[in-house]
Amino acid sequence: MRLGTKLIHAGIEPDPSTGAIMTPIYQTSTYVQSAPGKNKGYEYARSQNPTRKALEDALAIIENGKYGLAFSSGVAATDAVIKLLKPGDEIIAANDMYGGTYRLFTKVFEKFGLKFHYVNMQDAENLRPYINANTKLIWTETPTNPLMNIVDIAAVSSIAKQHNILLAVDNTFASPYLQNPLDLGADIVMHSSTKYLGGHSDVIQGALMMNDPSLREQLYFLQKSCGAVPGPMDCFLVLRGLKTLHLRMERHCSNGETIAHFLLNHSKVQKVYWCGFEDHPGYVTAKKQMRGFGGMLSFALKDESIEATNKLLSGTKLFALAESLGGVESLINHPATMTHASIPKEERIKNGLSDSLIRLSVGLEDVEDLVDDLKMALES
Ligand code: P1T
Repeated sequence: MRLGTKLIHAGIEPDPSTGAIMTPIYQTSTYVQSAPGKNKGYEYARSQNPTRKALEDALAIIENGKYGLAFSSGVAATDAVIKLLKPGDEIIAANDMYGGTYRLFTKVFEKFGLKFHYVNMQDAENLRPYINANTKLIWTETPTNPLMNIVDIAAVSSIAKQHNILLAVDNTFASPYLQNPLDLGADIVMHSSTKYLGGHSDVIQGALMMNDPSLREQLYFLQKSCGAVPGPMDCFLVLRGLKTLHLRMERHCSNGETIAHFLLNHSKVQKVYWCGFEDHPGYVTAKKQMRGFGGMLSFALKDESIEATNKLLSGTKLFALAESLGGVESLINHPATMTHASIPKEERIKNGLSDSLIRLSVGLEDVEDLVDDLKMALES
């Protein structure tokens, strides 16, 4: 079955009691048992919920995995993966990634005795000096947030496998429409379902997909023991979002391409970070492992002053100044003070994330209107 068909049918069965074609929102906290332990597979809704199950089955299928687990946020999904580890274990993480992931690693998990190394993974060989007997996990994003760097998942996976290290890939920016990390050797795929999977900026949610049954058991144990589960209404919203992922992504990609070229050719723009340009350092890898380049891009103005950057950030009308991405509407964001504010300035600048960087999540509006909006803001 192809992706468009999977997105619409995966995990969905007509409701057994009524025939409802859409999975109902099972808004319940518990399930009645006919005798202790005698139940229909559902005991308590932190552990199981039929709306969540339909979503989790769909999540697995769309990432070509065997198992899916849904969490109350993307960060909660990441949190569960790190809880697979124990004090003394070491993690190699990408040096460019969502600021909230960095905050979780540095501010929450370091104090529990985990050691993180932040490495530029644009060349997988850069990992080798950081690998030792304690290395248990490699954590990466590709394309990265917000610099749009590309990591060669197959190359990183081959190094991880040589050393028996788990590889987790945050696939939020690409979505399963553009890239399937499990097919490229990743052990765990993570999503902030808040973004493209939900697609309508109306839900916070996260997901993990995997093939290994023992990994699934450990992560399910963490999901129910730590309790960061999404409610049934939110599961319904993501299930509904999934059904149009392929159509939305097609338009995100084409609008993203138009905006990337518009900015590249604008006299006030210094640099555009978009992995579809042939001279992007990750272009060849992106072509190999992705089916398109998506709707995310960043750029900097030639005038890198705070005044010019702020004027643009508050000068657009259609691009709303807001955190998040992947919804139907276009957003503009200032990573240094918004999504990546929790990364110390020195660290951020060292990794190429300057105060003048502006990030766009290109939405599904008519692209001519988006171009006009940016033109107006750039030229006013
Ligand atoms: O917000 P939440 O659903 O918890 O997801 C966290 C997360 C994880 N991974 C990536 C790549 C992300 O971009 C995010 C959330 N990012 C934003 C809110 C943002 O504007 O970048």
